[in-house]
Amino acid sequence: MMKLNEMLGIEYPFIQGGMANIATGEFAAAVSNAGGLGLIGAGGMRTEMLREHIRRCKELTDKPFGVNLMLMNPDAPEMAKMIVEEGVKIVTTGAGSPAAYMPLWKEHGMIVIPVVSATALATRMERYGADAVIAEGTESGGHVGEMTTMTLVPQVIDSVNIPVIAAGGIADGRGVAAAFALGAIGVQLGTVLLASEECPIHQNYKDAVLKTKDNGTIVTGRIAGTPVRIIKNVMAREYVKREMEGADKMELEQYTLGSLRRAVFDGDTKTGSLMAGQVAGLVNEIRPLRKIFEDMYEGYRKVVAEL
Ligand code: TUI
Repeated sequence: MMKLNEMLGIEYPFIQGGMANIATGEFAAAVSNAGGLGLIGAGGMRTEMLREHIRRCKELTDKPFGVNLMLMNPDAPEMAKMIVEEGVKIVTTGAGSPAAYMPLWKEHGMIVIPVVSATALATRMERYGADAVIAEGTESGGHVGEMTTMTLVPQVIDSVNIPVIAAGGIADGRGVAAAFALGAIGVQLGTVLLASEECPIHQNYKDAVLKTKDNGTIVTGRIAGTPVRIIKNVMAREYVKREMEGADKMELEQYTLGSLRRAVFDGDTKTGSLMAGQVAGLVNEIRPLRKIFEDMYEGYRKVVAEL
């Protein structure tokens, strides 16, 4: 079976989640320098801002890195072309189908890895030439689907002939071992990376992740069709109230993205939207990225040896 490390030219089989408004060029470079695949999160950015982050990332690392294109971003069509101009080699996508951009990306020899939350999009992506897919379970933070990682990963694996990366609910060596046991070739990490020294979010956000217990997250926006997992707070309740009052989809999306910025930049843990996965309950310390990766890899080896 193909190895994720070899496919991407990285040290560990770990890739970073897109993390809108969080994963800057600087953070992506730090993840890549620590041995994983760093990705600049285009969610919440405009095209020219993303270009600047790509250039900054290139300055800060000579390791492979990529861009995560959040497809609900109004600038996504323009960004899809711009990343080709900038010579980006690896792209992951989220919150939609990247079918319209796949011919262009494949023509330029890019490695394309869409995030999927169900098998239907996975099989479509394989037909369009995706190099792998990330099967992301509903345990994840941010925009989520319905399926759990445990049920989604093996079903996606059985429905495609390309490699599958597991995401959602993985924060230690046990999770990595479980993902490999299900047949994944690597894992995507988000929540555990929020609790890194290098992560540029406000300290209050980090503290909230550390404090969150197993059932401390909630999915808002199921009714509007944009389910987003966040840490429970005043904002979560306010969102659900607006939903009940029949707020429209665009308004709710704007509200979520605006409140994500409040959490990330201002550390507003009351009315900010603190996106995090269910695994937050397992994340109890701030570590350097390199240490997180080492711990997770060693932990994984230990679990496998014991099995
Ligand atoms: O995209 C994510 N996670 C995200 S994006 C994000 S930014 C945001 N902010 C406010 C509202 C909405 C988004 C925060 N977290 N994960 C990957 C993912 N993609 N999860 C689920 C999907 C997905 C869902 C439906 C992919 C495709 C899809 O349908 C595509 C189709 O046309 O079949």
